[in-house]
Amino acid sequence: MPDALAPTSDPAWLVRHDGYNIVTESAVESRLALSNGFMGMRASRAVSRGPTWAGWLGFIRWASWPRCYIAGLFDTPNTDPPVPALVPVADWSRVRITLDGEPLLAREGQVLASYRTLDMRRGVLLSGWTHRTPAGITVTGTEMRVLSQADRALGLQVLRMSLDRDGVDVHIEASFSMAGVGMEPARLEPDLGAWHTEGNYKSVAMACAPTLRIGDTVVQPARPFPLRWTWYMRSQADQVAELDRIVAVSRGDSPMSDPAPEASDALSRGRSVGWRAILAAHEAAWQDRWAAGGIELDGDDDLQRALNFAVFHLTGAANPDDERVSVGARALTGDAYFGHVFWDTEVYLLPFYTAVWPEAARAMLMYRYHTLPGARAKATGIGCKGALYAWESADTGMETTPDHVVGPDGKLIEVLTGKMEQHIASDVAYAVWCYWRATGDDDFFLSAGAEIILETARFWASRAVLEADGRRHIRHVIGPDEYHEDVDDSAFTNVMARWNIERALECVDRLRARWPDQAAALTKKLDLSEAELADWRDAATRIVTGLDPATGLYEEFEGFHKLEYVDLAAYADRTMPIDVVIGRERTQRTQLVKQADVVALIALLPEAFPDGTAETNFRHYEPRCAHGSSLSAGLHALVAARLGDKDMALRFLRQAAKADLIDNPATAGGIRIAGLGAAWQAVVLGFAGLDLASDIPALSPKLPPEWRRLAFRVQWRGRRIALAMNGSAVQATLEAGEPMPLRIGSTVHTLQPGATVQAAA
Ligand code: IFM
Repeated sequence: MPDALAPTSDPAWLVRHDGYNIVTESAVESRLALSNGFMGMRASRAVSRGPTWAGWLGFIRWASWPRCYIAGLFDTPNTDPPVPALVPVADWSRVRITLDGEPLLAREGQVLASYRTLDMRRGVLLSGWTHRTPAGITVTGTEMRVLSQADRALGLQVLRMSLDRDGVDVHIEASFSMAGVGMEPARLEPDLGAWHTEGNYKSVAMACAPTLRIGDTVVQPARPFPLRWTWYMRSQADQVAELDRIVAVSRGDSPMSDPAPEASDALSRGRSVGWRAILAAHEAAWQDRWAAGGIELDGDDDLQRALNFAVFHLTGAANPDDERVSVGARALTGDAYFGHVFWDTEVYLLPFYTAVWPEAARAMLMYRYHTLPGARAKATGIGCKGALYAWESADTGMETTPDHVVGPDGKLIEVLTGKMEQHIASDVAYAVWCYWRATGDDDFFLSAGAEIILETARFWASRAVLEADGRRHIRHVIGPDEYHEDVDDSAFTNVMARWNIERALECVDRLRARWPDQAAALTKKLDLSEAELADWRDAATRIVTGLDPATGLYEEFEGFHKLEYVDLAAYADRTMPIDVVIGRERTQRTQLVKQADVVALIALLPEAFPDGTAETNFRHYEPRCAHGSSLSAGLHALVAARLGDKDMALRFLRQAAKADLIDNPATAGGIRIAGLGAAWQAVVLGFAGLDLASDIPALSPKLPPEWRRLAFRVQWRGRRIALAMNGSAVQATLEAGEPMPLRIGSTVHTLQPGATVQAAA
């Protein structure tokens, strides 16, 4: 039987980090973080950390940021401005070791070797170290950490250690550190703790059962306090002590709920089967997820590993069983953006989940349905109708964007995105529509999706105001290009708004044709009159789009073309974002674009760019983009791949997929999952040219010559399809479900269950 604590041999599945470096440590902990969509845990070292209570001490600080998170566990700390943030929960991975009365501390003695390896195939974090203490004792250890994909309430740690000599007094302590950082203890028992948040009385319970064995002998711990186990022993050279710790966690969402019984039940489940069975079930669950969502790429090992990394974090971020949470901008891997949910989820992540894990996509869209009241309140608050989603959303759906932050120069900067970045409304509608078209989940459409599309369309129709020129304008917004604030008629915003209204009108038609009773019930519930529908039609025809019919070029917003042109090539060697290099005010006066904006529109709505105008717009805006956000490169890769510019697409794809694999301080606050989602899109929707939103799904590959084979699976309306392709041919196999059409290039084929269609690419 393979050693559970040894990594897989294939490097394509491994992300390894050796040593410890104060400068990069926090980013490494994000990169190698584990998550199962319910719990998240950064990859901080379990042993020899020493005290970590100091958060910030000027220029002397702990680089390590040990944190565990629970999805949806938000409270509002006493920050200025006060915004809800994910509350860190007790870190159950910590192990303290004392040798002859001296604590083992990484900063003392000599760490002869240390590594952390993410084994992505198995979904485990493996660590190892050899440490010589100031007293000359050599300690060797390995550790495995797991957040179960099979049973999301369960976490597991297995730690083995040995000494190079006899006769040392060894003291091993397994504890729950950081408990109490953001939560008040409500109940502390020997094997169970429960805490509640201070402000809103959400709660978490954690139950734990550790066992320490030497050979077949179980060593009994001392139990000085709740949730603390201490084992004393006298060493024998090379004798291995093995600690396994099973942890069960549950969340309570209201002051009335007691999460403790659920945590106790989960612990009993875990204990009854033991850690090896927990691990086996977890690995089997990951195997299923890799089969459903993995990408196989022959011809570029480095990119294959980066794509595995993307799919690993995308998979870990989701929880199909919880409709009350969605994926934050850094998932459950770091504190940046406080765990808030942005448009990142709908535009950058949902295409992945919709195609390979529709149950997870549905749960995230239901989160938007449950937070509709917050979106309605935001629209009403600015004098509009319908629903405008929060630019940053936490648990309730109310706007949580801070209204100011402190800039690098110590001055307050007003943050306008929460008020002005309103395209989030149509981004959510877009994801709903794409999910419904790709899955055929009519139940979701009828019970939630249609209402989201109608309410967001209603917002836009009330927001697009008729002016003297006979056009409807949407003024005072921020588009995806956040370098330019308070602009009028952003092309992305307005074209997406028009699309949102058009789809809402189509929803009404479809509802009336197929489900007249539900159509009547929904229009009654929303008090939607014929007059209002007529106004929507009017809005859709009159909204300003910024399109110049003569050239096919969209103007990013009114007046953009008149701004100063800056040649980015002159700044090619910069190491800082362009707005830092030339200053915020000057950036605002230029045509420099922060991230895919009109280019994002080409990615989302290719039909808005007929007759070669996708190329016209891409060639115009790509050189103006400074890629000041991790969201940018992936969508540029997607559009370049669709246009057949393989070299440029590959360059952007590598940039997107590897952004958190290379040393980058921005990763310290958590992995930037939107960029990873965009990398997946660039491969599947870009290079492979997949389109699942139509009644006839389509594939039109344009692969780089060095890719010998690209293969992945997707789901479409209850079917599972395996697709494999190279530069000249495509193979499509319908693995499950009814016969279906598939367009490959310009030919429509019929896939039969179990059969493979071969076609020219
Ligand atoms: O949503 C993004 C935004 O588009 C650019 N800044 C970061 C946000 C969170 O990822």
